[in-house]
Amino acid sequence: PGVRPLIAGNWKMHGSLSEARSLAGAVAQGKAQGQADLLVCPPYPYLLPVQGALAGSDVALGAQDCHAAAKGAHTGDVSVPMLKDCGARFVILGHSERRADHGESDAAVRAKAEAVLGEGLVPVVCVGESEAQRVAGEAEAVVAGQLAGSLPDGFAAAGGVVAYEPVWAIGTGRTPTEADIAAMHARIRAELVGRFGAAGETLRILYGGSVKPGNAKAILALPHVDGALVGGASLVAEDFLAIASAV
Ligand code: G2H
Repeated sequence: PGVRPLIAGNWKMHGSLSEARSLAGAVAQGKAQGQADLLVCPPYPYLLPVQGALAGSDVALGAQDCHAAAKGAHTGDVSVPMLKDCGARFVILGHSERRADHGESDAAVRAKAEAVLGEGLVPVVCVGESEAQRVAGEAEAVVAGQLAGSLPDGFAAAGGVVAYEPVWAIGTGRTPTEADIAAMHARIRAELVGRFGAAGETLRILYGGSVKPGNAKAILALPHVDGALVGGASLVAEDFLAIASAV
């Protein structure tokens, strides 16, 4: 109750510069007053042009990752102060694709989240079980462990966001049952309240994994689902806006 939903677009490694500009422009233009909060997270090189395309709108800008250090000899990496300079207010962290492609551990995600908090930005920390873990009945324990290891102590005070993304539902068109989503979000809420007390009641818990206009309404209506982290469907402005309208 009282939690304002967040619909976040994770563009991943898609699109050209001109596509990024026009997608951001269409989202900014199409956002209805009073709708859910909207966030778009383009690839690094498009942060600044997307910031320009969003100017004057209340669509927020975010990045898909960061380095834990503010500066230094880290070839190819990008720091949180740099992201902030480019207008980012949110940073997605620990997405399963980064955990898989780059071996990111819970401890690494936590260090990055601390860096994000240190600059006054908001971390969007992703958690989720693999198919084998779900089949083995370990899904809730796995996610609870990821939360314990990935969330820094200042997470709740900064209004941090958790995104639950079952790995087997990402980009596959498969989604868990509504009962499974509701059960996991209730467990995540309990973990947040257990760790952070009353502040954990109002933190946003997003669902991610094959959210589309056709399934958004049912998913977003579930208890403790406070928004969505949208991949594929965030690349088409009308689909992303339709998901935002389903809140
Ligand atoms: C899950 C999601 C966005 P998709 O990764 O982070 O992607 O909606 O394509 O499953």
